[in-house]
Amino acid sequence: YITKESRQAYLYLETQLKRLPRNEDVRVLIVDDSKNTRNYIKNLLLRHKYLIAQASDGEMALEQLEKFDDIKVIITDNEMPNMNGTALTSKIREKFNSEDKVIIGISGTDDNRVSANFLKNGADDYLRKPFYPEEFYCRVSQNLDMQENIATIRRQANSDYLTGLPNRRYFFEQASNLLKRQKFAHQVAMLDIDHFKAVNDNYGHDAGDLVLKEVSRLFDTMFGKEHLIARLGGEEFAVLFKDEQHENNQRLLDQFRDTVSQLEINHQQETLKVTISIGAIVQDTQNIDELLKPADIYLYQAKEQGRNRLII
Ligand code: GH3
Ligand code: MG
Ligand code: MG
Ligand code: MG
Ligand code: MG
Repeated sequence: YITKESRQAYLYLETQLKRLPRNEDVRVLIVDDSKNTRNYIKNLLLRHKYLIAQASDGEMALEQLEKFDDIKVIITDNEMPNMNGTALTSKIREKFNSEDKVIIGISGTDDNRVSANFLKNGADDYLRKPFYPEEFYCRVSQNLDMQENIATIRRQANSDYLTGLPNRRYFFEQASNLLKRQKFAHQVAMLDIDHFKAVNDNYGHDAGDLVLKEVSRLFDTMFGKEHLIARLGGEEFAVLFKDEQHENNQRLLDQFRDTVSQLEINHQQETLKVTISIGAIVQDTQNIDELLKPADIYLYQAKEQGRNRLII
């Protein structure tokens, strides 16, 4: 007997697995002044179908990073002319963290300080030359797994499980950065589905969930690509606009309101219809709470005045 929960968990796992990158999609940059070593590593990687980029010194490595933005792993020798591997590592870390680029230091020296130096400068791992293929493959794939796990956790921490929209936490985190950067009066809107409790009461919680998903999808399509949006909680959403097109944004908000009111959501034998109320405000402040508060007051007024309306 498969419960709905276990089926959902299974489908979820499946989508996560599909996200795992295949070696064919992972480019590895090999940095070593010895052509022999580069060839040895290249052949190991090609046997496991990784994509390759190569550099014979630090400068060239930085150029390769500019050229190929699909580089996920950098394997760098330490002993090289001009810039050594640890210096290259700290230079790469000025721009990219481990989530972007895994760095594995390699060295032929038996000086133990080299591995410590690599790690202190931001490398994720270290291998002493000559290394055994098995260990090499394990280091590369384990570091890639770790990178992918961190990305998955970040994605999950920032998005809402039911709708897939950015969540409240992400919204507030991004909003404060955005408000500091944008050099104009900011526009924000709060949105709340009308009489949503009645959907649950009359048609059940699954129907309510479906409505949330459909409305979220529309919301994402209309605003999600260009602006900061979120499901703040329950049946409440927000958008912080990233441009100064205040009047045009108002038109879009009202268009969204209108489109929601025309949505016909099929659930089992029923056709569900909902409306949404919106409060929007333009204000010159860098404080997100100061922006949301008046928008929330306008939203409350929209409810009082009969719902299914936008108040500015
Ligand atoms: P109003 O027009 O004043 O906004 O009325 P409302 O019924 O929409 O507002 P109220 O705050 O009374 O009810 C919100 C409901 O949303 C209550 C809660 O059970 C439901 N809800 C919150 N989150 C979810 C969810 O994830 N799924 C479902 N199905 N319901 C949810
Ligand atoms: Mg060398
Ligand atoms: Mg309410
Ligand atoms: Mg509501
Ligand atoms: Mg509400």
